[in-house]
Amino acid sequence: MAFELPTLPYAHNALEPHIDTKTMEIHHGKHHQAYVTNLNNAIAGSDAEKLSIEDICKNISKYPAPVRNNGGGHFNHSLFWKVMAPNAGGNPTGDLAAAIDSAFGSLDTLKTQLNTAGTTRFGSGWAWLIVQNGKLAVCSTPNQDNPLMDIAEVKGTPILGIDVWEHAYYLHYQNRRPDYLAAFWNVVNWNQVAENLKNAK
Ligand code: MN3
Repeated sequence: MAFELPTLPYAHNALEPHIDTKTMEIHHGKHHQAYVTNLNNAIAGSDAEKLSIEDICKNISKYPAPVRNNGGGHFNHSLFWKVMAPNAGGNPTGDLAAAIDSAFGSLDTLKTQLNTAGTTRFGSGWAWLIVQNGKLAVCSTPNQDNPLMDIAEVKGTPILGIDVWEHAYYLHYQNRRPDYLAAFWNVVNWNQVAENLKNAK
């Protein structure tokens, strides 16, 4: 079955003023849709049509570049929409809060590490919070790669991903990627990240 663009779980304007409406419309409706369309075209008639996007990512070295770029794009954005929400932000609780304290010492340290991972990723890519051998870790990837991929420098199960491509922030923040990253913490959906942590273990 062909992959499909997931419905955005909130309105395009729901993340204002942190993520602007126009960016959300283009990012979800044009960029993510293009990854889905191009992924479906790239795997048409191949065995990959029967696989989940996770299984495609885990074996990405077996596939040509269009599958890596667009399959990564589809997985990454599907996660990204869910780890943001209106009226979100604040502090994580429960097992997630404990796991963050255990791995990083504090939430602020985690945020600093993710902001640094995002700002130092040259060009386009993603900053990630991953589960690696049962523990949390921060890393980044170029382009539409992700830590599930067998070619990733740092491997793990992503539970939070932050898109640092210019298309994610340029209309509102222009060249100020650090300001976009700072604003992201006002819309981070810790409930979803906690759910992702539970599923990753
Ligand atoms: Mn994007």
